[in-house]
Amino acid sequence: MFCIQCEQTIETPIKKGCSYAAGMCGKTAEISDLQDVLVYTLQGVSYWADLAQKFDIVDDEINHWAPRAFFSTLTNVNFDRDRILALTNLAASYKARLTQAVTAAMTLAQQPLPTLPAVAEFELPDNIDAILALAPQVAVNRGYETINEDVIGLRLLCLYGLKGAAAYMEHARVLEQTDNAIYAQYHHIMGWLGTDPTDLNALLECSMEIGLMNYKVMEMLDLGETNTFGHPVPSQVNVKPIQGKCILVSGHDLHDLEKILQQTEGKNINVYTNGEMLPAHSYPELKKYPHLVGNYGSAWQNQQIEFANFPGAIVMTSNCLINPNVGQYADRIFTRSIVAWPGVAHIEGDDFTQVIDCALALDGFKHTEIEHMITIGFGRNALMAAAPAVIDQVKQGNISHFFLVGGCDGEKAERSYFTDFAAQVPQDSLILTLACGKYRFNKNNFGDINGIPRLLDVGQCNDAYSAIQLALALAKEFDCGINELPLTLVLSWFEQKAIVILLTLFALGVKGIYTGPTAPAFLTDNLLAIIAEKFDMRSISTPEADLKTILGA
Ligand code: FSO
Ligand code: SF4
Repeated sequence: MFCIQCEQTIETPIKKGCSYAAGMCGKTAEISDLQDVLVYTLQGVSYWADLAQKFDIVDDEINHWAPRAFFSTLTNVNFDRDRILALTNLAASYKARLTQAVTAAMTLAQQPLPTLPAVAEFELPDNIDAILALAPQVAVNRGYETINEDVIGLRLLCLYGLKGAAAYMEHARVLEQTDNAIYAQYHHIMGWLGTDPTDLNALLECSMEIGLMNYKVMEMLDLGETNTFGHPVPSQVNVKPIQGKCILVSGHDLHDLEKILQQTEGKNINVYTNGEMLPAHSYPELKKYPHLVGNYGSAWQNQQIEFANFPGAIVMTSNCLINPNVGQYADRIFTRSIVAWPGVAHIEGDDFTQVIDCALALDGFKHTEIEHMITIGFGRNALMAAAPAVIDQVKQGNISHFFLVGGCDGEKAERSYFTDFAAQVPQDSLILTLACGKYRFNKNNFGDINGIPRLLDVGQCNDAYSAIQLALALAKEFDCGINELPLTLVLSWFEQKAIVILLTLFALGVKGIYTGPTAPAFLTDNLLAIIAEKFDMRSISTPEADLKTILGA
């Protein structure tokens, strides 16, 4: 196996990347190898889908399915060998379908087939042993023995960035937002990456193209969420348990939460959000359910303790899932969509009866704890509504700086930086936050500036789109570029969704972003130097030193 896609990858002075019997996330070598073959087969699908576009052949079924299958290889999503294998077999059959359609169209047009790259001609063996034997030659770092390591690093930046975008495409599709132009772009990039490009400039340009494409994907997802559930409104959420039977819903998929809320109505079951599901409490069409009672727990890396202590059923709608056997709750956690763990019940379709029955059979919380309310719900519309008051406070000199402190959380001890940073920013500054990194400080009281809360929770990682809209509005009002605003982004990265958001910000020209706690291991020192120079990207040091630099004190 070889996998280097997330922050927790194994990194020793002599070797980088998870490459032994299992990754740090618990992904076995077998699953990792199967995922590599799946990704390579998907690159073949995209190669043919891209060729097909030239003959106006558009296969909606394949378009809708391909990013979803790619999403299954994202960190902490799918650990189930049978499911990965099934996706790979389906990919091979879709590839054959496209090959046939393109070949027929070319024959009709009397055009010869172009010289085909290996990825287009790859034949998936019909048994698992033969599939696994092929893994080294299709691995994501294939050719590393002879190819310049910067080339491999940029290929991985593009592949992992595209994987993050594919995840958001799937979240948008679930909410009925699809766009053939975006699918065409996705296939073009995915197919091209399958041909093992070696040109550093072309790869760098590709990473920017992925960033811009993802901006459109996040816009599409924002539309899907706000069309379906209304615009988030500032809302108070209780983060303490209430007595009674309970279901915990984690991950990013608001559609699943809605179905669970509908099906638990009148059943005396309290529904809680976990992790990236927290913003649900601010969407009118979700917050209207009185049995959506609160948020429980914190970020994904704490789930083995928090889920173990949750006395009800748990639903994992998307990343990040970790081994449920450790906390002994594998018999009361359920996976959805592309998420899977061997032996854990998987809910197909929209019927959550199994989850409800499980919750009813469990004790639930015995006591109600003293409530602790936090404020969330500063999505795009709420931020725009607050913008005139914010601008007014800036003009009066009461707000001097904006910080966006967020991103993915993780286990590393250095991540206390983000808690300390948020605590140390000057009192006359506002902090916007998003994604699961917010749990480092979102239960602290930051007070307000003349009625404007100092901590503004924008939402999930994909709601970076809303934060960008606020920055654009402020830049317009103050007649300057985004980089001239008194705005600093301090982002924590963990996995591929964060990678693509960073690419989006770079592609939009946002400079001077602080990132940490460590740099992605797939980027070489040379690539990091190029990125630092081109985008003025900085590594976090200490909150004191960084604040001094940022504020010029
Ligand atoms: Fe966190 Fe996991 Fe949203 Fe990520 S739950 S780490 S960026 O997958 O998705 O913030
Ligand atoms: Fe290692 Fe991360 Fe890959 Fe898991 S996803 S195998 S931890 S690099």
